[in-house]
Amino acid sequence: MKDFTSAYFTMSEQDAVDYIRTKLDFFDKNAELTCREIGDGNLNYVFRVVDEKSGKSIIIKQAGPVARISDAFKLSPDRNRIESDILKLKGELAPGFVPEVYSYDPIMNCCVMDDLSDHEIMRSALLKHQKFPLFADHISTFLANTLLLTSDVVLEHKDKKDLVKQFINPELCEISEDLVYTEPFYDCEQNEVFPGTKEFVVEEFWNDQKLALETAKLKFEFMTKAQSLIHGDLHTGSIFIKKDSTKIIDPEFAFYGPAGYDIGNVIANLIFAYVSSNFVIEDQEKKEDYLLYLKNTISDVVQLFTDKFLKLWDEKATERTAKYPGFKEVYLNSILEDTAAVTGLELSRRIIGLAKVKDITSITDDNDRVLAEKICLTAAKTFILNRSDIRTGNDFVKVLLESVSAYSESIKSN
Ligand code: SR1
Ligand code: MG
Repeated sequence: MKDFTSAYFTMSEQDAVDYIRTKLDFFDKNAELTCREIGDGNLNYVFRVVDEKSGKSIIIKQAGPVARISDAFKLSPDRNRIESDILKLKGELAPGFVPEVYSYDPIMNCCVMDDLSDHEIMRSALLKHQKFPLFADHISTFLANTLLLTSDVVLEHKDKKDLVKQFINPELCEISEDLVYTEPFYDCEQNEVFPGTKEFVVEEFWNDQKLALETAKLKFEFMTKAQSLIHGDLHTGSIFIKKDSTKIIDPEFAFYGPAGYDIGNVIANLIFAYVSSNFVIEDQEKKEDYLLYLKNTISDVVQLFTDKFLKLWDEKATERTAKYPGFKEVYLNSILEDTAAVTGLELSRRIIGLAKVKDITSITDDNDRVLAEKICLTAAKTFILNRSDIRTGNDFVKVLLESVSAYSESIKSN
């Protein structure tokens, strides 16, 4: 058995079994442990250890010194500390919405947590056109609690600044600064544009100086607006779901940033599911029903967040000036403006940039994929450029529907 106490190494499946036996009193002595590495994200290794006798299981998540997706991304494995601390903190702020973390190991850069295999990754479930009627309620509670309760509105300001210090996350922030805010908006070598979409991207994105200027403003907001302790990568691949439960995972990109970043990521990834379903579901009635569900979910996320945020503000605000009449509406407006902008940025970067989403890459017909990408990019531009006019759930849905309508003739004739 290898030594887990002196120096880091990337674990094999057998190492993960030995690790759990040595480090944690979780399984019986006579447990028959097996392990599979099940990670499918861009950065880390995820080991699922199961006792074949009892069916009990647990997850070990290990961060390596480089990203799984490419050795070019050298990353501090300290992200694993950030992830376990954030999960614990967010579990206190929004009970029931994150997995329980049992241990964190700063030598092996891994943490041990609940196995959520009775849930499914939300992106995969949406790709199978499953519905989760409680999702909007769950995610809006998670967002309102975690974003407001970590802000200066509620926290004593020195305590908040301690958290800013504790969760400074320069390397992972740099990935988002590059991949989300910079590379999609110029002809960067690292971009991966689908050939049929290239001409559109050149004309509508890389040659658009107005758009470039707006993304510069937004990038500087991301780097300087220490508003809330955000998850930092809240796409549907960071959500485990089943009918009656929603669990948020993978907060390794967390830091103090603009609150709208998390909400915008959720909305953009629901839009990917919508656009994908529009092309992939063949049965017309089923398609209409599923699109209606997604449309309502997008709108509900925004509206429920708004209602819960304002209510929580009244209950929890401690900062004197935050209670001045009109201020909470001003503050919320700015979050919703950031939400619209980030919706547009996330839509752009997943189409133009390096890190794709399966919703779009799994569209097998090339013409359909190009149309789907153009719809997402058209919506993206509107979200970024018109962000100061987008405030309600209906406003978000309207941008999506208008972008789909702009291609309805091409879709019919395809
Ligand atoms: C190099 S990491 C690429 C992307 O994967 C993560 O999930 C984040 O979304 C990041 O931007
Ligand atoms: Mg992730």
